[in-house]
Amino acid sequence: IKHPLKHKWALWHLSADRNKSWENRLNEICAFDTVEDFWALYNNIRPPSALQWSCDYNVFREGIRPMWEEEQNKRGGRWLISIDKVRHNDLLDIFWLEVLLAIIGEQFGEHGEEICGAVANIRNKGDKISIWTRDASNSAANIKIGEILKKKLLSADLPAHIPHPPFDVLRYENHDEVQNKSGSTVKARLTV
Ligand code: M7G
Repeated sequence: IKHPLKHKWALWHLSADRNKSWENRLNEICAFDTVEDFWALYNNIRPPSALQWSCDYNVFREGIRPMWEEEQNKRGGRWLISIDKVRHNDLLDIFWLEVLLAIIGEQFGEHGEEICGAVANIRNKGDKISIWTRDASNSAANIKIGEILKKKLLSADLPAHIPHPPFDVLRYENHDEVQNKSGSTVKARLTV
């Protein structure tokens, strides 16, 4: 028998297709709700570092589409891990797997219920990994999630040449502010 996950999750891919709207670039690949099915999927797809620039991977709870407009995301925000441009080959895949295992493995305890999913943005200007939570105003839960996330990332097994710590701070941003950003920076609502 397979080992069940607490929730069912779906993997989505955002293609790099310039001729399509953002929504049409987004496709659900497949869903999984056991440990074995997760690894079968993970081992059969390219790691994020092997995707084209401007693609995304999203792993979201089944039933929640990985977009701001979704009911469960509308009032939410994200914990953002900004990966330095020069660390594309060193950190992106390691951190992505770390984040996936943490969310599907329910490493956030009771606060896990606040988590909608995780996103990897593969970007030439610097990759981003984020955990999306459903209520940006629930600072108590969000700060706990951020602290656990940071601890996980800092304890990940990294190549010896990576300086420590491997990132600056983690920032929590509100989706509505990311969506309506005028400049290039969005105010951090929380930091860890
Ligand atoms: P991004 O991919 O989150 O970051 O957003 P990037 O600037 O590093 O590439 C890029 C653009 O994709 C946004 O300005 C939107 O046009 C579109 N986009 C991204 N997201 C997450 C959404 C979304 O949830 N809904 C819609 N409608 N567009 C989005």
